[in-house]
Amino acid sequence: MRITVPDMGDARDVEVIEICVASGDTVSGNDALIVVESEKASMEVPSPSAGTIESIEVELGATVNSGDVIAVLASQESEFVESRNVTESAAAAKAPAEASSPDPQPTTHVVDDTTSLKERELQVAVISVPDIGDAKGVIVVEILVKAGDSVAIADPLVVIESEKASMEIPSPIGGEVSQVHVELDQVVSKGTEIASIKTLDVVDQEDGPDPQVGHPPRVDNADQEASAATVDVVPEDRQEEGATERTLAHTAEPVAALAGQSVYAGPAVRKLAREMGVDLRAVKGSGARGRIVKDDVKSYVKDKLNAGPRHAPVDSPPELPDFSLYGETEILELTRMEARGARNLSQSWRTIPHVTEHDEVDVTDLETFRKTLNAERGADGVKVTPLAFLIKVCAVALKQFPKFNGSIDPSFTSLVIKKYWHIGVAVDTPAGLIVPVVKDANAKGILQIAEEVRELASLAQARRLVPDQLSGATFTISSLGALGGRGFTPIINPPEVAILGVSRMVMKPVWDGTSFQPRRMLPLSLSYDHRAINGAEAARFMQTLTLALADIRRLTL
Ligand code: CAO
Repeated sequence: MRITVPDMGDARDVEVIEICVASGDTVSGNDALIVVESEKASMEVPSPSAGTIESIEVELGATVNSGDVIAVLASQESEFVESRNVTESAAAAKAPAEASSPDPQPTTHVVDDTTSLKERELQVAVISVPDIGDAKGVIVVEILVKAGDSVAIADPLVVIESEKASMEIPSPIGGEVSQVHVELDQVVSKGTEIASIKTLDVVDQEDGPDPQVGHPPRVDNADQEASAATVDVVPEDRQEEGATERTLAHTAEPVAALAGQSVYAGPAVRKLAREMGVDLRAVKGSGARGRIVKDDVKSYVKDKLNAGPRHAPVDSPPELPDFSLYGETEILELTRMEARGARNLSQSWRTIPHVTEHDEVDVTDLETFRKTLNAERGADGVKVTPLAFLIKVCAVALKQFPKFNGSIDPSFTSLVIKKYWHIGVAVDTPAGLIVPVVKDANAKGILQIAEEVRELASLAQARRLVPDQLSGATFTISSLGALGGRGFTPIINPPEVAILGVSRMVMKPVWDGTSFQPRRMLPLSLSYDHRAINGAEAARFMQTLTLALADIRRLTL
C-alpha cells in the first residue's frame, strides 16, 4: 500500500520536518509516519492502517505536495487508502478517545483559524467533557478542583471513568475556577459542562467557518498547547444572559496566549509526554525550528532522573485499602520514635543511591583473644563483644578513608570531611531503634568502648539518653550478630555517607591452600552513598576492615 500526502488545501511545497518511522517498523493505524510543516502549521501524517513499513519514500527536509508518496506499507488491508482532506491553517482540539476506552487524545477536529484578538476582559470559559467516543456509563470519580481554586493550563479538573478506563480531564486554560458543574458519580458524556474558569485575555470570537471534521492527518498549530476538554467562552458580564457559546476552535490562540508558553510538538509527542508525566513547556525542542520530538521528551525524563534528590518526587503515600473487608485487623500505633525513624529511613532510601558491599572476615583469632579477655575479666567486668572491636576498627579505618567520614553537600559540589570519628551504634529498644554515639572511638581502647556501649545501650533501653549522647555520629554500625542473618542492606543514616551492617558469625570450612580448616567467619555488609564514594574506594575500605579484624595487631600500626 502506498501512503500519500493527503489533500492539504492550497498549501504547496510543505517541508518534511520529522520522519517518525523507519523501514521494517511495525505501525498501528494512526501512528505518525512523518510530520510536515508549512508556514502556518505543522501536521503529522499518520498511517491509515496497521502494517509494516516497507520503505520510506521521502527525506528529511524535502518538500512535498498532496499526492506525493510518503511510504510503502505492507498492510492487511488490500485497497489503496488515501488520507482525507484537511484544511491546513488549523488549530487543534483534542481527539475523541478510542471507542469505549477514554483516552485523552487530541481530536481530529480541524478548523480555520480566523479568530482575532479584539478585547482583553475578564471572561468565563466553560470547560466541558471532550469527545469520549461511544463509551457508556462514564462517571465522575474524582473532582480535583473547587470554586476559588487557581488552575494552570493542563491541571486536571476531574477524573472520569468508564468500565474500561479512567481519564483525567485537564484544563485547557489557566485561571480561577468560578464554578464546578459536576458532582461525584454523575454520569457524563461529550459536552457535559465540567467547570467554569474565570480567565483574562480571551478574545472576542468572530464566527469563523464551521469546524471541519477530518480524519488523518492530525493537525496541530505550531503555537498551541492542545487540550483534552472543550471550552466555551462566555464574557463574564454576559454569562448570566446566556451569551452564545463558542467552541475551543475559536479560542485556540488565546489559550496559548494565556499559557504564556507555546509548545511546538505533534500529537504523538504530546501523548508520550502525558504518559511520562512531562510538562512539554519545560522541554527544549531539538527538531526543526525548535520542534519537540520524542527523543527530547525521553532525554528530559532521563535528565530529571539523573538529577537526584533535588528532583525526587514528594513522598505522598497512597491511602491503605480497607483490609477489614478481607478479615480481622488491628491498629498498632507507632511510637513517635518509630514514626520519626520510618520517615527518616524512607527519606534516606529514596534520596541516597545506596550500594551495599558484602564480605566476610575470618575472626577466628579475634574470637580466641576476645574470649580470653572476657575470661580474664571474670564475671565482674563488662563483657567484651565483637561490637567493641568493630567500633574501634571502623574508627581507625575512617581516619584512613576520609570520604567515609564525610557528608555530601546538598548541591553536590563538595564533601564536608569531619576530623573527628564518632561512631553511632543502632540499639533495639521497645520504643524503637535508637542510635547513641561513641565519641572519638579512634582514641579509645577496646575495653573503654565496650563499657561505653553497655552504658549507652542500657540508657537507651531506659530512655534516659541525653541529646549529646545521640548526636554527632559520623558513621553508624548496625549489629544484628546476636540475632542471626547472613547479610543485609543497612540503610544509611544521613547526613552520614556509610553504614556497616554486622550479621552472625559462623564456623565454616575455609581452604588454606592445603586443606579445609574450621574458621569463624563474620559477615559484614557495608552500605555507602554512591554519590560520595565509588565502588573501588568502598572495596578498599572493606579490605582495611577485614584485614584489621583478622589480625587486630594492625590497629597498632
Ligand atoms: N555473631 C555472633 N555472636 C554475636 C555477634 C555476632 N556478630 N555479635 C554479638 N554476638 C554475641 C555476643 O558476643 C553475645 O554473646 P554472649 O552472650 O555469649 O557473650 C550475644 O551475641 C549478645 O550480644 P549483645 O547484643 O548483648 O551485645 P552486642 O554488643 O553485640 O550488641 C547492641 C549491643 C546494643 C548493639 C544490641 O543489643 C542491639 O540492640 N542490637 C540490635 C541492633 C539493631 O536492631 N540493628 C538493626 C538496625 S536496622 O533495623
